[in-house]
Amino acid sequence: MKTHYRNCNICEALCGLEIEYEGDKIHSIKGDKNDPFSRGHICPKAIALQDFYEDKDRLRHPVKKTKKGFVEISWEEAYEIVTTKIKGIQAKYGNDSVATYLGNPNAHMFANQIFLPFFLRSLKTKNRYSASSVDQLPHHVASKFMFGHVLVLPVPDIDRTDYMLIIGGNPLVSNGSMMTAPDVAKRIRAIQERGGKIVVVDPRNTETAKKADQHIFIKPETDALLLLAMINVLFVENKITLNHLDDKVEGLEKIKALTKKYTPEFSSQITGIPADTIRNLALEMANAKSAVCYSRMGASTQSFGGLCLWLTNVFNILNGNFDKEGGAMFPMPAFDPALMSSKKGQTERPMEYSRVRKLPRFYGEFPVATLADEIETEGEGQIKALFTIAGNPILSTPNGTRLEKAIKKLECLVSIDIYINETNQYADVILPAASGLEIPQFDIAFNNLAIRNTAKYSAALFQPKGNVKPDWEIIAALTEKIGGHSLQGNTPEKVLEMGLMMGRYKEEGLNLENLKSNIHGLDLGAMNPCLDQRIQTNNGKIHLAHKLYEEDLKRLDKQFSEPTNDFPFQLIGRRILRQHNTWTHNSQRLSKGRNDCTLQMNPTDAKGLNIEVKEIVRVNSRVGSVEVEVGLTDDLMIGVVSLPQGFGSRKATNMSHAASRSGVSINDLTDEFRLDELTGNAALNGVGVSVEKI
Ligand SMILES: Nc1nc2c(c(=O)[nH]1)N[C@H]1C(S)=C(S)[C@@H](COP(=O)(O)OP(=O)(O)OC[C@H]3O[C@@H](n4cnc5c(=O)[nH]c(N)nc54)[C@H](O)[C@@H]3O)O[C@H]1N2
Ligand SMILES: Nc1nc2c(c(=O)[nH]1)N[C@H]1C(S)=C(S)[C@@H](COP(=O)(O)OP(=O)(O)OC[C@H]3O[C@@H](n4cnc5c(=O)[nH]c(N)nc54)[C@H](O)[C@@H]3O)O[C@H]1N2
Ligand code: SF4
Ligand SMILES: [Mo]
Repeated sequence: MKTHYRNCNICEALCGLEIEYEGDKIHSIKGDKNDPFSRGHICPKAIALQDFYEDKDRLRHPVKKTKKGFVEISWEEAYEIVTTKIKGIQAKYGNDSVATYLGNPNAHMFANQIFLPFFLRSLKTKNRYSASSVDQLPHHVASKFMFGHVLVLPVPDIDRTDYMLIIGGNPLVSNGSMMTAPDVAKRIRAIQERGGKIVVVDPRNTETAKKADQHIFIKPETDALLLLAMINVLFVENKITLNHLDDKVEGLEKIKALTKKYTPEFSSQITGIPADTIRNLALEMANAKSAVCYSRMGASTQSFGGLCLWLTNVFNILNGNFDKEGGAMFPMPAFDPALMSSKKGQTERPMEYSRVRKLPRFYGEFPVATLADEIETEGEGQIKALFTIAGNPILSTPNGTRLEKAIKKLECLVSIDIYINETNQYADVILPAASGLEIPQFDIAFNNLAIRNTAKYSAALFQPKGNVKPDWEIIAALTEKIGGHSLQGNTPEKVLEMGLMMGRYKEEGLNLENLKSNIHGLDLGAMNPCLDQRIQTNNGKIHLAHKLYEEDLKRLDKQFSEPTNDFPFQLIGRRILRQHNTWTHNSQRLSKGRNDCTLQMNPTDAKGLNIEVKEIVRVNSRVGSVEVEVGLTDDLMIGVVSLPQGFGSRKATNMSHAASRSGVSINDLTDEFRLDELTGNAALNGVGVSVEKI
């Protein structure tokens, strides 16, 4: 029996694992007690890594579509078909006719992060999309405008804070996001144990809210008004504290002018939060020894996500809790992706907009909410072919039904995935990837979001099962065959080594070799104030008030002066503990137990409609309808209903255990025209729906 140590790469928490195995048989997967960051913690999903490794339903050979369904082919044939088709389409319709969609797991594989940029560049297409625009794009946009780089992202210093305000996040279920903090439940509890306070602002009394000191219901999509009022209070009550940032901040007077009218009384009418509650919250945070406001999915995937994430930073800065212990701080990762792609000193380029709906391009990507438009609308630049790489956009992006129809019309769909999913069921070719325990592990994305600086490297534990290849090898081959750009000689390890040499721990002797010998990972210490080292604005100062935000406040004002539409309820999403997005449902361990795909609603709302618990109802939105069982709970605010994300019919897939995890897709109700117009991020929360008895 041997023991292997690595991090779990399913979610953002980076828990250390201790895996006992013999040959290719796993005996146990446990938390690694010697991991300096996760200290032994894991969740049920880590144990499912064994299921994903062994899963007989996983794709184990390249396949091509035929009239009789998918048939297995060789890698040579697969590459040949893809290369011929894609080159032909680009020759006929131009480079932009080929699009890419990168899904969430790419963020969890460092080798993909290293090789994908080469592939994307080699395709020479503008049509890049990813799951970022149904997720955290507003965080990046705020960082770009305020700190000069999309990847210079502040995170809450939860291990030292005395006060944590959580807006639209449910870390007790999600295990934390844009905040890598293994065993987040314990860390949150520790805030309370040292006499601190947790407040959760959410339209649902969530698992996290139940453990908090205070839960405040908020009407969906009105968070920007709460934040504006909290900043207003700081000015009115003379609580602006900049400390060491005194000469590092630009635009303070502008913020004062912009927030003047948003008094707690004004915001109270729209948010539904009493004015005194808003005032107290701002003052308590201003008076606390340290405090931090942390905003996540509920704040970012809504119509004012851009404003919310900007105002969150502004509040933390003006409250004297930025780049300071216990506040919002910048991590200092060993491999710093912002340093590797530094934009410092470059003047801001003019904004670019998408072809059909003129939506903004950030980070080199267009919003995925407009992917269907770009496939359906004829003319130069129309998308004719699509690569989905570790993604399932038919289930994960707004108006999946329309996107499904559009995808069926493509001349070519190519997918790199470990399963046949609801999207790549329409692929011409699927290239099967090695995954989980079959690939080396280091982390680039989430160490850049971690509440403590650590680093760990582990080699692949097992040879890939079947005729599959690690993603990066497939990506490198496609880059060479389609783009004519050879990556020969570049291995992920080599690039990693180079990144570590460019990083800030080089002097302390951090390199790949000593990472390899520190099997439990290296602790590089708590976050330190490091604004000067990380900021990338042209003058090294924080830009508080970019003009695009000022403009967007007008949209906010307009929205809440208009009457509401025909759909009386507001739909929000929720996450499920034993499920990760759309793809973990074939794990036997995770698919056990009751199916949680229910429409949660408040009993008062149900009574008004004469609806009873467990009844099947129809939920309608502008874009479609679904039929689903009702669950009644006071946890939901009156007028708000909730469906989990990540479900689908599972019919397309050949998964034998997934039946018990099938359900309706929330994205058959979400609307591709509901966007945060500033960033282009999808407004997946707050969707107007009606609920009817069948
Ligand atoms: N309404 C609503 N919609 C949402 C959300 C919501 O809260 N509400 N959440 C949004 C968020 S935050 C996200 S991140 C997106 C996720 O959206 P996507 O990224 O589109 O969806 P995933 O379910 O993460 O799909 C991942 C795919 O990658 C495959 N995969 C897993 N491991 C590997 C691997 O190692 N290699 C390869 N090549 N493939 C692999 C899986 O089989 C699966 O098909 O969904 C978004 N959609
Ligand atoms: N178990 C599990 N863990 C996961 C995932 C998973 O699928 N399952 N997915 C992973 C991914 S990809 C991500 S991005 C993270 C997301 O991590 P989180 O952001 O922590 O997760 P969510 O559960 O989406 O939390 C969003 C919260 O916002 C609330 N909300 C909805 N609308 C509004 C609003 O208008 N205002 C406010 N204030 N709140 C609102 C919802 O009720 C919900 O509680 O989770 C990750 N972790
Ligand atoms: S919390 Fe996330 S990283 Fe930790 S074991 Fe669970 S899925 Fe893996
Ligand atoms: Mo996500």
